Amino acid sequence: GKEKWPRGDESVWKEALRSVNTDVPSITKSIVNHVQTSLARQAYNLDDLGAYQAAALSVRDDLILNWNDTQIHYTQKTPKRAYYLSLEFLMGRTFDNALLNLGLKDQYREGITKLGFNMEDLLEQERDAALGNGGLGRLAACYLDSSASQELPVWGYGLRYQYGIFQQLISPEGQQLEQPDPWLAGGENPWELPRLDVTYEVRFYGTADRLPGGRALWHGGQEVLAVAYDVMVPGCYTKNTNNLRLWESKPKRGFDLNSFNAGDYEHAVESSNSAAAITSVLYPNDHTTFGKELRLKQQYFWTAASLADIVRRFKNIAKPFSEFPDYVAIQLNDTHPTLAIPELMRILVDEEEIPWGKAWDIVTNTVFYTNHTVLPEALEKWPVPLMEHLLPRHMQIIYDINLSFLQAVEKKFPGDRDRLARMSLIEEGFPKQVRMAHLACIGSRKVNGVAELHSELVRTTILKDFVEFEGLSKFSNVTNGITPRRWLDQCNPELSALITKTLEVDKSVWLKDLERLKELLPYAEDAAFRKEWAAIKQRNKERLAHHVETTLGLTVNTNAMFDVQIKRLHEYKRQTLNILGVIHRYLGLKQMSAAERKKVNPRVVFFAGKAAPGYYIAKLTIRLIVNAARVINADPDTRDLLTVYFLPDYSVSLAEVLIPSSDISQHISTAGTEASGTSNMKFCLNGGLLVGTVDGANIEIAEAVGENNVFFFGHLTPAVEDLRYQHMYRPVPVEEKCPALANVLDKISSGMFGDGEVYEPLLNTIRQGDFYLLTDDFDSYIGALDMVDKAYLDKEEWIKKSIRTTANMGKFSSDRAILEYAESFWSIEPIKVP
Ligand code: 4GP
Repeated sequence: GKEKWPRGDESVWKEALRSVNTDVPSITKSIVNHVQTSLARQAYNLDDLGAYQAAALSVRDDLILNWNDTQIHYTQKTPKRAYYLSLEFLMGRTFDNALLNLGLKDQYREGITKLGFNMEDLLEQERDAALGNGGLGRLAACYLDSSASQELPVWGYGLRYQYGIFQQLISPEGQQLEQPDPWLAGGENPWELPRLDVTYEVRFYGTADRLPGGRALWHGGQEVLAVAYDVMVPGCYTKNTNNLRLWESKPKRGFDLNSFNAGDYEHAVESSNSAAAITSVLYPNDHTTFGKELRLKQQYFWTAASLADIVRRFKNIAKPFSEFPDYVAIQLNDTHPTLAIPELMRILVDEEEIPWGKAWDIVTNTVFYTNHTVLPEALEKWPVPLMEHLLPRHMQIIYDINLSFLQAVEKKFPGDRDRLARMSLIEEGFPKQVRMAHLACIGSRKVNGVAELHSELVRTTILKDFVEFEGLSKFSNVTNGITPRRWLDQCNPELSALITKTLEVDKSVWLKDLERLKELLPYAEDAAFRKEWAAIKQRNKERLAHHVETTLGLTVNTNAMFDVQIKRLHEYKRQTLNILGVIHRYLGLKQMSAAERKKVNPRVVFFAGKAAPGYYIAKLTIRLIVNAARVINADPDTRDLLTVYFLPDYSVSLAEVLIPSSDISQHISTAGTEASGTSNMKFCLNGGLLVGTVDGANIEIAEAVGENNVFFFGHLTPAVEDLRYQHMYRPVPVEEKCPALANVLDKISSGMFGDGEVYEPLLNTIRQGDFYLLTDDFDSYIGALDMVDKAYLDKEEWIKKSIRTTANMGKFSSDRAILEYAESFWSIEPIKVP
């Protein structure tokens, strides 16, 4: 007979069920309970860390309730789901974000205050989850927030690295030093649920024997276990709480007992060591590929576990595999998860015994690929011998895909051998290499870039041949976005409150429909509103100054204009141009009379960002910034007018303090190199004005906020190739081409900022070749900064620009972006959890 459900006395169950705590007494009770039980601490003897942990566990309980209801609801309704595969999720802190999205921050603040603690101090106790390098990883985090907030059935899949991006220290000489980031070392991470019951076996190496009918048997080699950890992703003012599933590698068997008994301890733990190593550390490079076996292992381990999980979930709904694309969309965040394509083929053909052609149809209707950079050094390629060794079956599949693909190309373009060579999945050479972008492209339903210009460059450069072969409609654009929850409501609470008050709607309304910011436009003409607006900016500057004071012991002039450039250190992003411009400004100030100086508006320039540990030139740029700052900040002639800070160990949390404080921010990549940029959006959303090149999303920001509200400079993308050609074949010495810049370079060489020799390799990149066109753009860059100075003189007009900028940033919400993916790519729909 049917079991009665619930068991026992239903009224006892109902009485005992817990729901989300929303009143202050329940919240304090829950916090104190966690102190006594989960933390096993004495209730009256608690420090900030303990109080944070207890409060976090209390919020975690609420998240679990919502998360559970969400997963049950999705399972019952069986909607089509999308899966976002990303090797990086740069989540930052969770506590504040969770409180705001749950709408419980005020209640928690009150409870925490009543218990004798300070909310801001507790927030500072949390370590950032820094499982990413930069833009690509932070975008993934914004998309998770938007998916949950827009009630879309989207899961993330990634790796649970033991060590995230390294911590950056700066030596007294100005050298970047890297230290490991053991972010989990503080004990339990309250924001994840270990799912020791959700595990898969993943095979490496071994042999692949072809069987009749196109199938193969892959056997032998090494097997490791993938264990799931689920990170709860709350939506904004909704019960929907999505899942980010991160895999950890474990040895399949603890260790080899035979070797252990025979006294061979080294051998006994060998397999356990190598299995655990797979998810031990995030590779700290962006925009470069390394060709390291461990990296390829990470990629396969993660895609294999994720696909096994996705296929198992699909099988639970008992539909034929031909309907797989009606229930599943898989988004590849760059080419890192491209192995999902041959892996899904392997599952369908070898395990599910689906004919090759049908399997390929399923794959190419399920998978979508986003490209994040056209820099050639970032295009992933893997040596064929390594692939054959590590993934013999996948290499066979790739060859088979390539064969039928090239046959089709030959049919469309008969006799065009160059084209076949260009398009092949395999690049000839020693060794041969697999071109992952080509595989991702032909295995996907849609391919997109991340801003209009970048998508156009994808179509006309790296994937031109594929557009000619497959037609334009497969190649589109989704301009990036940022979550206004973290990047306005959380990081700039006063501005958020002013907007809510002014728009006269509930905060969640405009936060989830950011175009509503347009309603602020008329207030640019309202003097009282402008005053409030400016006062908030000023307090944000003071908050940053306080942060710099307490962390670095330095005093910041909060009456100055705040000028910020924060992002990964890279030659194409041209932090070097910025610091050379700063030095130029310094030299100019030195030449001025005291009377002239009086007219100058003071400026504080902030830099922050990490360089890849092996990126010598980028590290030299840091060194130059640090040493120039030391000299400039110490000069009594100028220090009231110009100071420079390099803030070490850039992170999501540091960005949250810097971004709301900026008057201007710099996004000054060589035209055509920055795919989109996303911090540009964050600054503008917070009313900072943009100084930038005509590149990436800067272009669309200018379209949205009006060109008169941004400061553009520099050559345009179509000119770049010609200029580079001239540098190569008709070089003009810097002294001739750009005397102002030559003067700056000479000062550096002659030792103004310490031993000039040290900087020669960096300066030579400009003097010889100048691939990133600093000599071409320097004068117009300085011109743009002069325009900034002029514009800043008219304070009221400046504030109007600031208001208009924020008001016109609605397009750049990641809600808009994720809804574009949902509608035009994935065909998924919102599904509200009741
Ligand atoms: C970055 C791009 O450089 C940046 O322009 C873009 O905004 C971001 O992706 C998100 O789309 N690319 C990477 C990378 O971080 O490693 O390729």
